[in-house]
Amino acid sequence: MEDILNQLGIRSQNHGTATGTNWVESSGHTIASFSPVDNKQLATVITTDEAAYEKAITTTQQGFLEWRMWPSPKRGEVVRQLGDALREKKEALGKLVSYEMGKSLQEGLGEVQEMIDICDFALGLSRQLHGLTMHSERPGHRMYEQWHPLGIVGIISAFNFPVAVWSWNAALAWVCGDVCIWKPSEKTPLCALACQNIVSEVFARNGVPEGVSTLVIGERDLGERISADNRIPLVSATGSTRMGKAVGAAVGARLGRSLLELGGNNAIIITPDADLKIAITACMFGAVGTAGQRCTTTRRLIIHNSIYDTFKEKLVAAYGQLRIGNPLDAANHVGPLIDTDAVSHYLAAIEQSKKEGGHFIVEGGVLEGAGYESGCYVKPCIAEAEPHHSMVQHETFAPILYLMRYHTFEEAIAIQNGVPQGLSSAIMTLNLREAEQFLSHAGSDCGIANVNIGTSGAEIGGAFGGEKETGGGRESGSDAWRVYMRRQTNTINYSNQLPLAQGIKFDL
Ligand code: UN1
Repeated sequence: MEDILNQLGIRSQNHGTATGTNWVESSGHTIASFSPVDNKQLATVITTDEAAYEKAITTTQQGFLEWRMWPSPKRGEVVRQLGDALREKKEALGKLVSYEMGKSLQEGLGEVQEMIDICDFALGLSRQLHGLTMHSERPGHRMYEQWHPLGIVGIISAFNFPVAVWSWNAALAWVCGDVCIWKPSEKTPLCALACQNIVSEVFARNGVPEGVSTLVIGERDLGERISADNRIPLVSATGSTRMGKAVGAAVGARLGRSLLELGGNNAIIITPDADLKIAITACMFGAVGTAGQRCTTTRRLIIHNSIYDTFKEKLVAAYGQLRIGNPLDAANHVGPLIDTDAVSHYLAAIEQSKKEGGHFIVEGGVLEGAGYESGCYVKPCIAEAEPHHSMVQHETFAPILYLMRYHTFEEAIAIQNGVPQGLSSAIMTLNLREAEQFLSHAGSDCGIANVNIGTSGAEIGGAFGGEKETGGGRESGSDAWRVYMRRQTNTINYSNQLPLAQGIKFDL
């Protein structure tokens, strides 16, 4: 791993505050990054203290004044070059993501691929930030709207997608003319440092001002500082619903804008008309991929009574095939949880589920012995449960899958929608009527609704996010860019009169 860290410009001790090429001195405390793979310490990083934050914000504000005047396609060209730099560093960055976060190498590389894809998307977008024109009710008048950059975008990201989610926000924000201040999860600071190094090199080569890409490192209090800072018009936060409620409240209190991408409690409905082969693979990847630590992880299966036993048997057999271990070894399907706190939450959820009547048909537990010394490797498990159980209603960031039975289609939809979260959902069916009903206004209430695909692994081209306690924000594709800009309506009078709107006369 040392050569990978070297390639990515990470030393054993690192500054954590940067405004581009420049690092800002800070007397903040030091945090160490440990890999959940083998519990080895990778490096240390100095957190951002108040003075360093103030310095960084001032540079970021100044950076905006210059950056907003660059033509958007020129900004897009810089982001295109960032995509190329990521192509070159894909292997190294993918490995670091896998090692620092614990997801499989394939998924680590997949995450870097998402970054490359969003850079391509942002490049195209840089020529398509269009507004509408409308006809004025007044003669000799023209009306149109334009989209202007907002300013500083605060990005608070989570450990589970330590690089991709930041890039969805940053790549779009940059072509929109905004500048970014990024607070990554304190659990994956090295992934952020690696990204900062890649960006700063591309930016320096292109003469991008300091402050367009600012990095700060810290814990919850730093997130609170960003949320309360009225110099930051938009805060985009990804993480738990608890965190999102705090960010949303703080940003809302100053009438700022927030983009929240929070917890999911994603279900797949398995109907009698499902292609069971597709369904099994989709459920498996959805439930155990990233060790159940995606916000899009499949946490609930709602299975029709007539195929319940058959499907359950197939699923249990498939769980028996899972290989759990070092995520850098391509033979393994499931890596570790992020840390031992996450393991405690997993164990507590299993206990609680059992108390509520959850019946485990694939038992969970912490793995011990050779290769599992970090204490972060757990067994993906399956429980038969009732929709109302508190653990079924709750997002536990771990590979625990709940099975439920349904009899009528309406009942399946009611169970699917009957949780506080609303991120991703799916139906497995070859029945056109059921598929369309699932997608209709009376169907899934989630931000993402899929047919014959699982709940996770969304493409960057669509808007990503969900409803209810998921927070309502949309990131990445489609027209998600609009939240990073301010809309301005312009009316121009080219006549020699001043007719007032609504027919009002005001003669002097
Ligand atoms: C997240 O877990 O916060 O759809 C993001 C997916 C990924 C993104 C997940 N493209 O599973």
